[in-house]
Amino acid sequence: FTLKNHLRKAIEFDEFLLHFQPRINSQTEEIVGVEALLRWYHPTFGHVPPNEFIPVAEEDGQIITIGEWVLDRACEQNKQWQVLGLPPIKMSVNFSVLQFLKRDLVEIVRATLDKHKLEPIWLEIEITESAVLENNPYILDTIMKLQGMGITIALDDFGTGYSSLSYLRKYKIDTLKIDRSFVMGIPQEAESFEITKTIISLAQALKMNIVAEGVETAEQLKALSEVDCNEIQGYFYSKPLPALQMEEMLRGKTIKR
Ligand code: G
Ligand code: G
Ligand code: MN
Ligand code: NA
Repeated sequence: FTLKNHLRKAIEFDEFLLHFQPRINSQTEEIVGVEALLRWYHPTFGHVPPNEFIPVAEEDGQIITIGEWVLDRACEQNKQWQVLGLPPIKMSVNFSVLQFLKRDLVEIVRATLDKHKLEPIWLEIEITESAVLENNPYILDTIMKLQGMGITIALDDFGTGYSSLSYLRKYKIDTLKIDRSFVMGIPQEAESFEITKTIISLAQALKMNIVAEGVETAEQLKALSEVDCNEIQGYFYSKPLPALQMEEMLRGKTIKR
Protein backbone atom coordinates (compact mmCIF):
# COMPACT_ATOMS: atom_id res chain seq x y z
CA PHE A 1 0.00 0.00 0.00
CA THR A 2 1.09 3.45 -0.80
CA LEU A 3 -1.20 6.40 -0.37
CA LYS A 4 0.01 7.65 -3.72
CA ASN A 5 -1.22 4.58 -5.62
CA HIS A 6 -4.63 4.58 -3.98
CA LEU A 7 -4.92 8.28 -4.61
CA ARG A 8 -4.35 7.65 -8.28
CA LYS A 9 -7.54 5.55 -8.38
CA ALA A 10 -9.65 7.84 -6.24
CA ILE A 11 -11.35 9.74 -9.08
CA GLU A 12 -12.02 6.60 -11.10
CA PHE A 13 -13.46 4.80 -8.05
CA ASP A 14 -15.53 7.83 -7.13
CA GLU A 15 -14.00 8.20 -3.67
CA PHE A 16 -13.81 12.00 -3.58
CA LEU A 17 -16.51 14.38 -2.61
CA LEU A 18 -16.79 18.04 -1.75
CA HIS A 19 -17.95 19.59 1.46
CA PHE A 20 -18.94 23.23 1.65
CA GLN A 21 -18.38 25.72 4.45
CA PRO A 22 -20.35 28.97 4.41
CA ARG A 23 -18.84 32.45 4.46
CA ILE A 24 -21.10 34.89 6.29
CA ASN A 25 -21.45 38.66 6.03
CA SER A 26 -20.78 39.81 9.59
CA GLN A 27 -23.32 42.66 9.39
CA THR A 28 -26.30 40.96 7.73
CA GLU A 29 -25.48 37.35 8.61
CA GLU A 30 -26.27 36.42 5.00
CA ILE A 31 -24.39 33.58 3.37
CA VAL A 32 -22.28 35.29 0.73
CA GLY A 33 -20.21 32.33 -0.32
CA VAL A 34 -19.03 28.82 0.38
CA GLU A 35 -15.58 27.25 0.33
CA ALA A 36 -15.35 23.88 -1.39
CA LEU A 37 -13.24 21.45 0.66
CA LEU A 38 -12.12 18.15 -0.78
CA ARG A 39 -12.86 14.93 1.11
CA TRP A 40 -11.47 11.47 0.36
CA TYR A 41 -13.24 8.40 1.62
CA HIS A 42 -11.31 5.21 0.92
CA PRO A 43 -13.25 1.92 1.40
CA THR A 44 -10.61 0.38 3.68
CA PHE A 45 -8.70 3.37 5.07
CA GLY A 46 -11.80 5.44 5.68
CA HIS A 47 -11.52 9.22 5.68
CA VAL A 48 -8.08 10.42 4.76
CA PRO A 49 -7.63 14.07 5.77
CA PRO A 50 -6.60 16.54 3.02
CA ASN A 51 -3.59 17.57 5.10
CA GLU A 52 -2.30 14.04 4.49
CA PHE A 53 -3.15 13.47 0.85
CA ILE A 54 -2.82 16.95 -0.69
CA PRO A 55 0.96 17.04 -0.06
CA VAL A 56 1.25 13.58 -1.65
CA ALA A 57 -0.80 14.73 -4.63
CA GLU A 58 1.42 17.78 -4.96
CA GLU A 59 4.57 15.71 -4.76
CA ASP A 60 3.77 13.53 -7.75
CA GLY A 61 1.71 15.97 -9.78
CA GLN A 62 -1.69 14.35 -9.26
CA ILE A 63 -2.91 17.61 -7.78
CA ILE A 64 -3.37 18.87 -11.35
CA THR A 65 -5.98 16.22 -12.20
CA ILE A 66 -7.51 16.33 -8.73
CA GLY A 67 -7.66 20.13 -8.84
CA GLU A 68 -9.47 20.03 -12.17
CA TRP A 69 -11.96 17.53 -10.72
CA VAL A 70 -12.58 19.84 -7.74
CA LEU A 71 -13.07 22.87 -9.96
CA ASP A 72 -15.47 20.99 -12.23
CA ARG A 73 -17.62 19.72 -9.35
CA ALA A 74 -17.58 23.01 -7.49
CA CYS A 75 -18.76 24.95 -10.57
CA GLU A 76 -21.36 22.31 -11.36
CA GLN A 77 -22.70 22.49 -7.80
CA ASN A 78 -22.84 26.27 -7.75
CA LYS A 79 -24.74 26.32 -11.03
CA GLN A 80 -27.12 23.66 -9.77
CA TRP A 81 -27.95 25.78 -6.71
CA GLN A 82 -28.61 28.76 -8.99
CA VAL A 83 -30.88 26.68 -11.22
CA LEU A 84 -32.80 25.67 -8.08
CA GLY A 85 -33.45 29.37 -7.51
CA LEU A 86 -31.30 29.71 -4.41
CA PRO A 87 -29.69 33.10 -3.76
CA PRO A 88 -26.48 33.22 -5.84
CA ILE A 89 -23.27 32.87 -3.85
CA LYS A 90 -19.57 32.86 -4.53
CA MET A 91 -17.93 29.43 -4.76
CA SER A 92 -14.41 29.47 -3.40
CA VAL A 93 -12.00 26.77 -4.60
CA ASN A 94 -8.52 26.03 -3.21
CA PHE A 95 -5.81 25.80 -5.85
CA SER A 96 -2.34 24.49 -5.30
CA VAL A 97 0.37 26.80 -6.57
CA LEU A 98 1.34 23.90 -8.87
CA GLN A 99 -1.94 24.40 -10.74
CA PHE A 100 -0.83 27.95 -11.48
CA LEU A 101 2.37 26.67 -13.00
CA LYS A 102 0.49 24.60 -15.58
CA ARG A 103 0.41 26.42 -18.88
CA ASP A 104 -3.26 25.85 -19.66
CA LEU A 105 -4.85 26.89 -16.36
CA VAL A 106 -6.68 29.89 -17.79
CA GLU A 107 -8.14 27.78 -20.62
CA ILE A 108 -9.20 25.01 -18.21
CA VAL A 109 -10.96 27.49 -15.95
CA ARG A 110 -12.67 29.20 -18.87
CA ALA A 111 -13.79 25.86 -20.34
CA THR A 112 -15.13 24.70 -16.96
CA LEU A 113 -17.17 27.87 -16.46
CA ASP A 114 -18.52 27.56 -20.03
CA LYS A 115 -19.35 23.90 -19.57
CA HIS A 116 -21.54 24.67 -16.57
CA LYS A 117 -22.68 28.08 -17.84
CA LEU A 118 -21.52 29.64 -14.60
CA GLU A 119 -20.74 33.36 -14.63
CA PRO A 120 -17.13 34.02 -13.53
CA ILE A 121 -18.19 36.41 -10.75
CA TRP A 122 -19.49 33.36 -8.83
CA LEU A 123 -16.06 31.77 -8.68
CA GLU A 124 -13.18 32.65 -6.37
CA ILE A 125 -9.80 30.93 -6.42
CA GLU A 126 -7.87 30.62 -3.14
CA ILE A 127 -4.14 30.42 -3.22
CA THR A 128 -1.72 30.18 -0.31
CA GLU A 129 1.26 32.46 -0.16
CA SER A 130 4.47 30.75 -1.16
CA ALA A 131 7.92 31.46 -2.38
CA VAL A 132 6.89 30.40 -5.88
CA LEU A 133 4.14 32.98 -5.92
CA GLU A 134 6.50 35.70 -4.82
CA ASN A 135 8.66 36.15 -7.85
CA ASN A 136 6.96 34.56 -10.76
CA PRO A 137 5.86 36.73 -13.67
CA TYR A 138 3.99 33.80 -15.20
CA ILE A 139 1.82 33.35 -12.10
CA LEU A 140 1.24 37.09 -11.93
CA ASP A 141 0.10 37.03 -15.55
CA THR A 142 -2.19 34.04 -14.92
CA ILE A 143 -3.80 35.74 -11.93
CA MET A 144 -4.39 38.86 -13.99
CA LYS A 145 -5.95 36.87 -16.82
CA LEU A 146 -8.30 35.10 -14.40
CA GLN A 147 -9.27 38.43 -12.86
CA GLY A 148 -9.75 39.84 -16.34
CA MET A 149 -12.37 37.13 -16.89
CA GLY A 150 -14.21 38.28 -13.77
CA ILE A 151 -12.97 35.65 -11.35
CA THR A 152 -11.76 36.84 -7.94
CA ILE A 153 -8.57 35.73 -6.19
CA ALA A 154 -8.21 35.15 -2.45
CA LEU A 155 -4.99 34.85 -0.51
CA ASP A 156 -5.51 31.97 1.92
CA ASP A 157 -3.90 31.46 5.36
CA PHE A 158 -2.85 35.08 5.28
CA GLY A 159 -0.19 36.08 7.76
CA THR A 160 1.47 32.69 8.13
CA GLY A 161 3.32 32.50 4.85
CA TYR A 162 6.45 33.77 3.40
CA SER A 163 6.75 37.52 2.97
CA SER A 164 3.10 38.47 2.86
CA LEU A 165 3.37 42.13 2.15
CA SER A 166 5.66 42.57 -0.81
CA TYR A 167 3.39 40.94 -3.32
CA LEU A 168 0.27 42.78 -2.20
CA ARG A 169 1.92 45.57 -4.14
CA LYS A 170 2.38 43.48 -7.28
CA TYR A 171 -0.77 41.40 -7.31
CA LYS A 172 -4.19 42.94 -7.07
CA ILE A 173 -5.64 40.40 -4.66
CA ASP A 174 -9.42 40.62 -4.15
CA THR A 175 -9.77 38.86 -0.80
CA LEU A 176 -7.54 38.26 2.22
CA LYS A 177 -8.34 35.31 4.44
CA ILE A 178 -6.89 35.84 7.92
CA ASP A 179 -5.43 32.56 9.09
CA ARG A 180 -7.22 30.88 11.95
CA SER A 181 -4.05 30.83 14.09
CA PHE A 182 -4.64 34.57 14.65
CA VAL A 183 -8.39 34.25 15.14
CA MET A 184 -7.85 31.53 17.75
CA GLY A 185 -6.22 34.00 20.14
CA ILE A 186 -9.03 36.58 19.96
CA PRO A 187 -9.89 38.38 22.17
CA GLN A 188 -7.68 37.20 25.04
CA GLU A 189 -4.28 37.40 23.33
CA ALA A 190 -3.42 41.02 22.68
CA GLU A 191 -0.85 40.18 19.99
CA SER A 192 -3.20 38.07 17.87
CA PHE A 193 -5.90 40.68 18.05
CA GLU A 194 -3.53 43.53 17.18
CA ILE A 195 -2.19 41.62 14.17
CA THR A 196 -5.74 40.83 13.07
CA LYS A 197 -6.76 44.48 13.35
CA THR A 198 -3.71 45.51 11.35
CA ILE A 199 -4.52 43.00 8.59
CA ILE A 200 -8.10 44.32 8.50
CA SER A 201 -6.92 47.95 8.19
CA LEU A 202 -4.51 46.94 5.46
CA ALA A 203 -7.28 45.15 3.56
CA GLN A 204 -9.57 48.15 3.90
CA ALA A 205 -6.89 50.57 2.73
CA LEU A 206 -6.17 48.40 -0.31
CA LYS A 207 -9.93 47.88 -0.93
CA MET A 208 -9.75 44.14 -0.43
CA ASN A 209 -12.48 41.94 0.93
CA ILE A 210 -11.52 40.38 4.26
CA VAL A 211 -12.50 37.01 5.70
CA ALA A 212 -11.69 35.73 9.20
CA GLU A 213 -11.19 31.96 9.20
CA GLY A 214 -11.71 29.57 12.06
CA VAL A 215 -14.21 31.68 14.00
CA GLU A 216 -15.49 29.38 16.73
CA THR A 217 -16.93 31.56 19.49
CA ALA A 218 -19.40 34.41 19.98
CA GLU A 219 -16.59 36.46 21.56
CA GLN A 220 -14.45 36.12 18.44
CA LEU A 221 -17.40 37.06 16.24
CA LYS A 222 -18.20 40.12 18.33
CA ALA A 223 -14.59 41.33 18.43
CA LEU A 224 -14.19 40.84 14.66
CA SER A 225 -17.48 42.57 13.80
CA GLU A 226 -16.49 45.54 15.95
CA VAL A 227 -13.32 46.00 13.94
CA ASP A 228 -15.30 45.72 10.66
CA CYS A 229 -14.16 42.34 9.46
CA ASN A 230 -16.67 41.95 6.65
CA GLU A 231 -16.84 38.17 6.35
CA ILE A 232 -16.69 35.30 8.81
CA GLN A 233 -15.99 31.62 8.26
CA GLY A 234 -15.77 28.97 10.94
CA TYR A 235 -17.38 26.42 13.19
CA PHE A 236 -19.28 29.11 15.09
CA TYR A 237 -21.64 29.31 12.10
CA SER A 238 -21.03 25.96 10.49
CA LYS A 239 -18.49 23.27 9.88
CA PRO A 240 -18.00 22.19 6.23
CA LEU A 241 -21.17 20.35 5.15
CA PRO A 242 -22.17 17.85 2.46
CA ALA A 243 -23.97 19.40 -0.54
CA LEU A 244 -27.51 18.58 0.54
CA GLN A 245 -27.07 20.06 4.01
CA MET A 246 -25.47 23.14 2.50
CA GLU A 247 -28.42 23.43 0.14
CA GLU A 248 -30.84 23.40 3.08
CA MET A 249 -28.84 26.13 4.75
CA LEU A 250 -28.95 28.19 1.54
CA ARG A 251 -32.74 27.89 1.46
CA GLY A 252 -32.74 29.70 4.80
CA LYS A 253 -30.41 32.34 3.31
CA THR A 254 -29.64 33.97 6.65
CA ILE A 255 -27.77 31.57 8.85
CA LYS A 256 -29.62 29.99 11.79
CA ARG A 257 -27.44 29.07 14.73
O1 G B 1 -10.86 21.67 6.10
P1 G B 1 -9.84 20.82 5.74
O2 G B 1 -9.31 19.88 6.74
O3 G B 1 -10.57 20.17 4.69
O4 G B 1 -8.62 21.35 4.87
C1 G B 1 -7.30 21.05 5.12
C2 G B 1 -6.40 21.68 4.11
O5 G B 1 -6.60 21.09 2.82
C3 G B 1 -6.63 23.18 3.94
O6 G B 1 -5.37 23.82 3.91
C4 G B 1 -7.29 23.31 2.61
O7 G B 1 -6.96 24.50 1.97
C5 G B 1 -6.76 22.09 1.86
N1 G B 1 -7.70 21.69 0.83
C6 G B 1 -8.97 21.28 0.99
N2 G B 1 -9.55 21.05 -0.21
C7 G B 1 -8.61 21.33 -1.15
C8 G B 1 -8.59 21.29 -2.58
O8 G B 1 -9.58 20.99 -3.25
N3 G B 1 -7.43 21.62 -3.19
C9 G B 1 -6.32 21.99 -2.50
N4 G B 1 -5.23 22.30 -3.18
N5 G B 1 -6.30 22.06 -1.16
C10 G B 1 -7.43 21.73 -0.50
O1 G C 1 -6.19 26.26 4.58
P1 G C 1 -7.66 26.44 4.45
O2 G C 1 -8.08 27.75 5.00
O3 G C 1 -8.22 26.19 3.12
O4 G C 1 -8.28 25.38 5.45
C1 G C 1 -9.58 25.27 5.78
C2 G C 1 -9.56 24.27 6.92
O5 G C 1 -9.99 24.84 8.15
C3 G C 1 -10.44 23.10 6.69
O6 G C 1 -9.76 21.99 7.13
C4 G C 1 -11.63 23.36 7.61
O7 G C 1 -12.28 22.17 7.96
C5 G C 1 -10.96 24.01 8.77
N1 G C 1 -11.84 24.85 9.56
C6 G C 1 -12.85 25.63 9.11
N2 G C 1 -13.43 26.29 10.13
C7 G C 1 -12.77 25.95 11.25
C8 G C 1 -12.91 26.31 12.63
O8 G C 1 -13.75 27.11 13.03
N3 G C 1 -12.03 25.74 13.50
C9 G C 1 -11.07 24.84 13.11
N4 G C 1 -10.28 24.34 14.03
N5 G C 1 -10.92 24.49 11.80
C10 G C 1 -11.75 25.03 10.88
MN1 MN D 1 -8.94 27.79 1.97
NA1 NA E 1 -6.66 29.03 5.65
